[in-house]
Amino acid sequence: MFEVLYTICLGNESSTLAIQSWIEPLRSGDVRTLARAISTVENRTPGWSDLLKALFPHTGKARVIGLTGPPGAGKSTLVDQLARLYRKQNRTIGIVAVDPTSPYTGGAILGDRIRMQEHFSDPGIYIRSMATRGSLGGLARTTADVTAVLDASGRDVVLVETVGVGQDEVDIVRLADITVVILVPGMGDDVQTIKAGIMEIADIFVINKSDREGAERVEREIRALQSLATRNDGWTPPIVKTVASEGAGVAELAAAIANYEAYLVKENLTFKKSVHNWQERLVEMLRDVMLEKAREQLGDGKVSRLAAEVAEHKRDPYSLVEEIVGKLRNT
Ligand SMILES: Nc1nc2c(ncn2[C@@H]2O[C@H](COP(=O)(O)OP(=O)(O)O)[C@@H](O)[C@H]2O)c(=O)[nH]1
Ligand SMILES: [Mg+2]
Repeated sequence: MFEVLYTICLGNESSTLAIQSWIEPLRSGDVRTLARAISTVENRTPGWSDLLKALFPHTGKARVIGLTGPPGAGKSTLVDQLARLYRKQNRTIGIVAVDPTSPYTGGAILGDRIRMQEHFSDPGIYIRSMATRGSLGGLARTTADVTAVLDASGRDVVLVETVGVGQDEVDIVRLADITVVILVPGMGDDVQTIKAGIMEIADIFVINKSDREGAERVEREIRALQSLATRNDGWTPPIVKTVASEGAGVAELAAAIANYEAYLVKENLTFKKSVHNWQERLVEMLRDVMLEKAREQLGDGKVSRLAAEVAEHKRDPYSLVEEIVGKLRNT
């Protein structure tokens, strides 16, 4: 009762107070607090931004590894294997799966129940599946924020799985220290189709399902594309062949990841990379906030009415945008 009154009286301030009380248990590894904190951030529940502000000083310590590639490539299987390997090294793991078909929900979608239960009983691995639709803060941003919570909670490694061959893959780079792109044999010309985005973001290539025919061909294709593009950090992404379902090549992948980490350190690139990532993310955050403010200013349905006026050529869109931005400046 007292708590209710307290909440009513203090409004927003109380959520700030409540959130302050989460920091310590979160930092000492309490999994329930971690789950609550992640939900708060994911659902944009009141206090979410205060939470992120309070956690920010504790972030930046986890190694964030993004794994991306087409559906069915074996990303979840590989993440699972990497998580096992890192656990053997006594590192704590957070997994963020931005893939609705990932077997991480505990739903045993791909017959992985036993394996996942193994993980669930190990507090050293925390798995969170992200809702991919209707994500309030935008998927890339929410994923980054959830990753930050895991980072602040003291996880040594955060593995982020994203599906898709489009913007998602490019967005993930902004939050990952290391990006692993997973390809499989038999993709045909797909390597060509996805090359534009992928060549730039892959720090390491994995050819999974190397037990299947065509792994060499995929490797040749990647090599051919690599010869066309040079990275400005001077790194040549290695190609690691894996059979994730059998655990083959996973140690080699972990070694490739460690090599790249060492390269970043040796070349003094860690900070530079971080600045670059934050530059992208800051612009994105600003864009979100400004857009939100513009929407508030315009009110419901106004955008579609204005769009109709432009379509009918009653107004020109250039002056219109200037007008809206001008009003924002005065608020
Ligand atoms: N043959 C073969 N199958 C694999 C391999 N890795 C994963 N799989 C299977 O491929 C399917 C899709 O794997 P999953 O990890 O869910 O792929 P995701 O959609 O990329 O996350 C599952 O049935 C896995 O057991 C592999 O190296 N070889
Ligand atoms: Mg998956």
